[in-house]
Formats: sequence, structure tokens, C-alpha cells
Amino acid sequence: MRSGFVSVVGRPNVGKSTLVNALVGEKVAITSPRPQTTRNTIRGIRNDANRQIVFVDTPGLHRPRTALGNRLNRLVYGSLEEADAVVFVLDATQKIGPGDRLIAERLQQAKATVVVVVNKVDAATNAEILEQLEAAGTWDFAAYVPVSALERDGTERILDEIDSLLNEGPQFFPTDAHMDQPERFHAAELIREKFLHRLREELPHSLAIVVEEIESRDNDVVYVAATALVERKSQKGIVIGKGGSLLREVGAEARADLERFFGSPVYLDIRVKVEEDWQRRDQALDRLGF
Ligand SMILES: Nc1nc2c(ncn2[C@@H]2O[C@H](COP(=O)(O)OP(=O)(O)OP(=O)(O)O)[C@@H](O)[C@H]2O)c(=O)[nH]1
Ligand SMILES: [Mg+2]
Repeated sequence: MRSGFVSVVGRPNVGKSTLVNALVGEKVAITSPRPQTTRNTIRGIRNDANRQIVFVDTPGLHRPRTALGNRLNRLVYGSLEEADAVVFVLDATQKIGPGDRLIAERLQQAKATVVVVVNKVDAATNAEILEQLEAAGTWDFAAYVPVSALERDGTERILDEIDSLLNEGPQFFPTDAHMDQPERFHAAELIREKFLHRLREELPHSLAIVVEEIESRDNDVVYVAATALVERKSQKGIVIGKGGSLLREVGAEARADLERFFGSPVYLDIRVKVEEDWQRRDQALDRLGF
């Protein structure tokens, strides 16, 4: 069997998680238009005949402003150490900037082979795509692949490139597994995703979701108890919404996803709590599992 770990890295919001979902063929990571959606390394497993690729989705690399930001960047660079190959994602709709160049420099020093993916080609002109490929070409990485992760266009070529880099190796996960994170973590992520799509500006960064309990009850119903943590009192009202409207909408959307995930009816209970400045406090980060 051939197998390996492939780290997917890049600036925030370039489409890493969308790409990992497309490559795995299942939703393993949440996505949103807000930068810094992903806050952990998420392993998505692709199984084919005699081949297993473990994609490691990572938080977007950025200039850190909080203790959380520091931890996330370290996590990404740490993931490179166990990687057999790296997929470096660029956004075709945005010019290559200092953030991309910094990552490129780090990757040139890494020992794993790097495949550059220019994503979001569906939203860019041909001229923009060419310019991007040309600019990135000066880095001299192993391959350059333009794709649309959203439309799953071009992703086969990424698999071909990765395939040529894999060696004989063990089967790391059962062949029916698509992800390795605990149920509670994935459930919390699905809830957070629904909030991210409805919240603006700073609030998405201030939000953390903790799932305290998942319990199978009578009639096959799965009971899920979650807490939404915000950093300030003023944020609590926004997350709840007028007359509880936002919480209700998010709850309904999250429940639909959770029911798909658990394959049974779900009763979802979300409470909102203030945990002052949790992003900046190491103790809070430890407790929240970062
Ligand atoms: N048009 C277009 N949009 C895309 C494509 N891929 C991703 N997006 C959008 O870009 C936004 C960010 O996508 P994510 O997959 O969450 O990006 P990410 O790189 O994982 O972001 P972080 O986790 O914050 O670092 C979302 O709104 C996606 O729908 C694509 O191929 N085309
Ligand atoms: Mg992401």
C-alpha cells in the first residue's frame, strides 16, 4: 500500500479547508468567508484501492496578534515536520503578498516536496491566473496546479501530483474513516461554522464553541449540549440576537448538519457565556484545548 501525510498550508481564507473537503470527498473541515476559520489541524483521510492519503488542513498563517494566533502558527509549522508532501494554496483573486512570500520562504527550507495550488480560478480572469502562476513560478517548487476547490475543478491533477510523491507505507487509519477528530470536536465545529456565516467583523474571532455533552436518548434522539463562549458582555447580545433570533437560526442550521453527521434526530441546546479575553489568556486556551 502507498500512503502519506500531506499538509495543506497558506494564508487565511485562500480556500484550504474547501480544498481538503474536495480532495477527501467528504466535509471534514468547516469553511467560511471569515479569515481564520480553521483553528486546529484537521486530518481528512482519502482512501483508494491500495492508497491512503491523510490530508492535514491547517489554520491560515498570519501575523499573530494574540496568544491563540501564536499557537496556531506554531501548529502549522509543526505539521510540516510529519508531512511527506505539502500543498501550498494561493488565492488567484488576490495578488501574491508578503504573507505568501514569507510562507514560501519557510517552505523552501522544509524537506517535504511542495505542490503549489492556485485556487479560486472560477472567480479570476485568465490573465490573473497566468500572472499568479508566473509570479509563483519564481519559487521553483515541484508543481503548479490551477484549481477551483469550490467547483471541484482541477483537483484530480493535485491527486496525480501527490500520487507521484507517495512511497510504500502503512495504512494509518481504517479504510472507512474520513476523519480522526472526536465527535465532540466535529460537532462543535459544525455549530461554529453556522455562527461564522452570520457574524461580522471581530466577533467571529471572539467566538469559541464547546460541546459538553452528546447523549443518545429514547427514540434514537441524540442530545447535544453546547456552550458558545464570547469575550465580552456586549457580544453576548449579538450572538443571541433580537428576541433570540440569531441563536434560533444558527441552532436550526447546525441541527440539520448534526443530524446528517449522527444519522439520527438531534436535540440541540446552545447556551451563551462570557469568558473574558479567552484568545489572549494561555490558561483559557489550555482549557479550551488549543
Ligand atoms: N470562488 C471560490 N471561492 C472559494 C473557492 N474555494 C474556497 N472559496 C471560498 O473562500 C472562502 C474561504 O474558504 P475556506 O476553505 O474556509 O478558506 P481557508 O483557507 O480554509 O481559511 P482559514 O481556515 O480561515 O485559513 C469561503 O467563502 C469559500 O467558499 C473557490 O475555488 N472558488
Ligand atoms: Mg480553513
